[in-house]
Amino acid sequence: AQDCVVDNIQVMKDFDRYRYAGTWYAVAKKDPSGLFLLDNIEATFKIEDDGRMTATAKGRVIILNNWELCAQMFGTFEDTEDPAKFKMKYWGAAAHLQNGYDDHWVIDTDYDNYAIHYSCRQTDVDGTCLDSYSFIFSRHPTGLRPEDQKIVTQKKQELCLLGKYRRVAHTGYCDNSGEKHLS
Ligand code: FEN
Repeated sequence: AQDCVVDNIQVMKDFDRYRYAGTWYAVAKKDPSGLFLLDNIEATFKIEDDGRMTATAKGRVIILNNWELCAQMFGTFEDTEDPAKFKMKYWGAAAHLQNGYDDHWVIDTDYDNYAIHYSCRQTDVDGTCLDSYSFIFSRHPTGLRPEDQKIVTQKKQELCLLGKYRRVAHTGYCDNSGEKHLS
């Protein structure tokens, strides 16, 4: 599927949410249009007793006039017919943060080192994506292992997003507390 048609994007086969659970550090991201998380982004996925997936995420944001804070976000996931494709309802702990309802697709993961996430918010008439975001996650805040980098590059290409990612810095900004960081 190199035609960039969203419906043709291959996702993780036999996706196992239990192995996906736990903490992931965003090491690179492709931003959507509009408001988003800046850096220091990490996500923790959990499987509830009823089998449903939930997540918390945090990341640095700058609101209004240079108010910097660590945004605490929550997500609940709805299953679809494909085990690697979810619908995610998300919201922020603070009222000024935007909420929404996005696709959450797991494109590829080895569960222990890397995961590639993709979300298309709006498709064009030809089936390609007009507004997407994507995270490259690592289990290690230091980044991807060299052996995972070529897999990730290949998948970025399949998502038609090669060259559109930016590295996500981890400076420890969100490591203590959640919200409340003033600068
Ligand atoms: C994901 C996986 C784990 C759970 C969740 C994820 C998605 C998080 C999203 C965050 C959006 C943040 C926004 C911030 C914002 C995929 C990591 C939940 C989609 C929208 C501002 C900035 C400036 C301002 C107001 C708000 O609202 N930022 O003035």
